[in-house]
Amino acid sequence: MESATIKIGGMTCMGCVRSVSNVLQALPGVSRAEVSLERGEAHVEFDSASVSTAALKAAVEKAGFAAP
Ligand SMILES: [Cu+2]
Repeated sequence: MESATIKIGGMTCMGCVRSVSNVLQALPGVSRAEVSLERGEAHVEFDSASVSTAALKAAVEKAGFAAP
């Protein structure tokens, strides 16, 4: 199991936090996603055999947020 902290831009409320967290948790290989509105980031635990940090970021961007 691997973990990564991803910076996320564009979150303004708890609804955004929920969206990002749902999008991340829906990805195969993701076991945990903790999203913080104050810090503007997500801490994700995932299986690197199933998903990459690039794929995590791509999913966040597809949902309408920025993941530089
Ligand atoms: Cu929002």
